[in-house]
Amino acid sequence: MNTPIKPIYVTQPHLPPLEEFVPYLEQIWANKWLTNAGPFHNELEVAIARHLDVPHLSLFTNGTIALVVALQALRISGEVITTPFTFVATTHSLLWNGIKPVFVDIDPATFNLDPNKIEAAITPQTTAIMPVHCYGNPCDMARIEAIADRYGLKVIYDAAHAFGVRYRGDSIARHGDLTVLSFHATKTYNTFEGGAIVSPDPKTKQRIDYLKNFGIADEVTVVGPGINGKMNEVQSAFGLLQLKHLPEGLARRREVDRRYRQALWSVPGLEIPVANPEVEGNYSYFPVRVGSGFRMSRDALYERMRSAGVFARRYFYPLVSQMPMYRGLPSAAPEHLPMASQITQEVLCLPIHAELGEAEQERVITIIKG
Ligand code: T4K
Repeated sequence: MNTPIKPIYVTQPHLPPLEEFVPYLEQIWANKWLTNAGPFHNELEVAIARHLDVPHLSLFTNGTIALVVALQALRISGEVITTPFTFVATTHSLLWNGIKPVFVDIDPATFNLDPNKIEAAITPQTTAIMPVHCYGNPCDMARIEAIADRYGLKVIYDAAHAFGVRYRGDSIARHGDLTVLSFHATKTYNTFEGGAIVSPDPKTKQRIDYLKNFGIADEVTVVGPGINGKMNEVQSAFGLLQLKHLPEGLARRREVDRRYRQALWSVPGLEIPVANPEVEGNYSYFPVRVGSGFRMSRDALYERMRSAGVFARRYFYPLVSQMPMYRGLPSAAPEHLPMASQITQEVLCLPIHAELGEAEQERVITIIKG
């Protein structure tokens, strides 16, 4: 009888021992305080702010609602410059605010917005730039912020992939007018679903906290058209426990990253992103580019892997700019986005997570090497 092969996913959550979570649940049951700025929620806000070395942070039920609220909080309107090489949530958050996305091409070295191309996309309607730290690679923040300052634009970073990433020792979550994080199950740090907005000052945090709770200031006062974006006590308690286990999860991911680099650097036609020594990364993704010199196409490799139970993912294919709600925009034309259009055809994110064993990783490597 054939034993079914264990599937290998692009990512898997790193879960703490179940019994360690039980005392947290017992406390929630005893308090009967389930959501709305409960004690675990408030403790987690402080703990994550400390961990990320940021002044003010508001927890959210997920990263997408956090993006929508970040745009509301800064009253962004008109046009926003952003990347087509991202998950749909980035761009959808603009549409949900009635904002027109303007796509700018990416830098092939980082997969992030190319700062050389931003200025040409600025019009009198432009109010902000929304860059993404794709795969946890820091954007060229100095240049993006210099452009924003010159033209009076806001910068909201989508740091959904970049929890804990540092550049030259500095937490990248401290940058921009706001930075938005995701704690989804597939991320390096997860609270099942979850997210956060990092604010530079208490006044902005207060406005965001109102907006995530219907705009309620007190029992009889509603100060704005808020939404329900609150993180509940079970998510928050889990987040506290997860923070304790983060170092071991990161160490294991680092090891997976190291083994891929060692095994794959010389494979013809396969391009592995260069590790930047100035970046303290979080190893959330391991993207490779399958070029024309590889012995089969990216999609053929993807299918070969799937048939062997290895579920690598083509993040990000198709480009957001090719999706039906965006492809009519002038900035979505593929000839305007040559790098993103090429990379979306070549990229494959290999499985990387804390529980990926050496033998499983060897299965992935063997398929690639052929
Ligand atoms: N901005 C950016 C740049 C983002 O990448 C994201 C989310 C956001 C904003 C929005 O943040 P959130 O609102 O999600 O907090 C996944 C995630 O759902 C999404 O959070 C993430 N980016 C995106 C890049 O990846 P899918 O559709 O690929 O997920 P799915 O269900 O196919 O899962 C991928 C693999 O993970 C599965 O094959 C198996 C594994 N998995 C997944 C889940 C949910 C598990 O092992 N356990 C699980 O519980 O979007």
